[in-house]
Amino acid sequence: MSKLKTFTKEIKKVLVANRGEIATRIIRACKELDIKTVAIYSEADAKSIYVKKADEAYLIPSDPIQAYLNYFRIVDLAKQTKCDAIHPGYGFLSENPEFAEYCWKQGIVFIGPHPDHIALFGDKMAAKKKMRELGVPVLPGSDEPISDIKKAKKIADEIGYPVILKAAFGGGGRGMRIVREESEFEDLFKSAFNEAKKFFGRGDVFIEKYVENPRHIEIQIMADKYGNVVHLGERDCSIQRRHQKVVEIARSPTLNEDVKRELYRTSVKAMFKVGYENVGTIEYLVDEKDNFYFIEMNTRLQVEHTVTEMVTGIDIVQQMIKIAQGEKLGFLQEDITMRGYAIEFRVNAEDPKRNFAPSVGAITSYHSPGGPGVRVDAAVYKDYVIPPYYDSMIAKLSVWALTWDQVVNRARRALDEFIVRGVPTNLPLLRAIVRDEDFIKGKFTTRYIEEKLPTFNLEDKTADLEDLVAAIAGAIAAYHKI
Ligand code: MV4
Repeated sequence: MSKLKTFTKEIKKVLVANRGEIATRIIRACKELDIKTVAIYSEADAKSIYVKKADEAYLIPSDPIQAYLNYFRIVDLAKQTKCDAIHPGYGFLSENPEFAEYCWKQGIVFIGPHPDHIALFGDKMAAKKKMRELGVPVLPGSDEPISDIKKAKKIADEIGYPVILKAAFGGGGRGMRIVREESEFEDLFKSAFNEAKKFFGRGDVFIEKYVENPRHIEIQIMADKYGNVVHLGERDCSIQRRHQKVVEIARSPTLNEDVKRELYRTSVKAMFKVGYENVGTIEYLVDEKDNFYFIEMNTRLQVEHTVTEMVTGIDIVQQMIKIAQGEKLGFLQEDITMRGYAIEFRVNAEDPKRNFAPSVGAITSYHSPGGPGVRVDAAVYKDYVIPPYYDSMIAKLSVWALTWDQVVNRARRALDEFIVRGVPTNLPLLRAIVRDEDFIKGKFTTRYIEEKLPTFNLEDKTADLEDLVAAIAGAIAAYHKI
């Protein structure tokens, strides 16, 4: 542990070190707390909507990605504009312990956990070791990065095939390989190592027992500076494509109640014991026999926090700010009630009919759904031009209802209302999911998309309808010589 001392101060102005929908989300939280906001933007984001929503906004003249990563420049700007704190959002600098430490050293509150905790959980092997010591179940595997192939094969042999190789400093499935038999081990290890080295600068790879067809369940945690730790329940994030989450659900409609209770108890206890502070998410794999295993911890606000907000009524971003300025959690675990079910759909500018190739260009028509139990966190508007530099998520649609059946019906209705024209989106995929009988029954694992995709009809029917409406409107206008 480093000797870095953090501090508290009243937060009156926040620099938002991010872009897109999450920048808007943070600005909204600040406004409701009467906190001023400073946005930063790249040249490519000059016309992004969050830039207009902030009280002040500053161009970072750099390349499109680097603008959000140059932390000396960003902290400098925070000081110049008299901000008390920086909120990092997700991605970019959010899990960079050097950045968090630099903020504190420059007198700026980092709205997030202590840099030591970011560093600890950023090292997946160290995180696993720590969690095992705290009594959290983990999968058998190697305690050291693989350096000697012979020793590694011996470990794989002991735990039994299939095994999975994972990058110790990785993420997003990069540097990950499933090894089904010893003959493949060496080649797969080498490719995992090279990929990890290329993407993360460190080639450290470790071994773990592979779980076939798991569910991905994560527990949202919240902790203040005084040792009060609570959980906000679980999310089922099994529905992913190429390690990108597509649909996230709170609460799990099918997970056994005893297993849930055990996950909550284990997670809260572990976070109390490590002295964790602010919000975090503990990810588990749950196997077909309902055994659960810790895999990693995210020390940031997550994209899918919206569904937890909907079932608990707690504003997670406001809580992050309150915790950072030294407030005590104003409630106990028993004051938190989880009510109903919520589903988040990530609307991505990508073409499901062209292997999900990213779409760029102008949105020519945009209408977002509304009505009871519907929340939209969007980054776009009509005539917005999607730049090619960033990830493809343009909006999150989150729906809530009292029962699982009701929330699925509401999701179907809300997805059908959503109109995005000009660029292909994954809306046809999302609409197919909410009509799938296994999804409706709450039956899904991490293999869901790969299994279902070939059976889905991904024609954009609403686009056809829109074209028809436009054609008729045009014909009428022509007839009346408008
Ligand atoms: C696993 C696994 C099976 N066994 N680890 C994928 C991303 C990273 N967070 C961990 N991942 C997995 N780790 C063991 N020991 C299967 C996956 C996995 C997965 C996990 C969650 C959601 C989707 C997934 C898709 C493929 C593989």
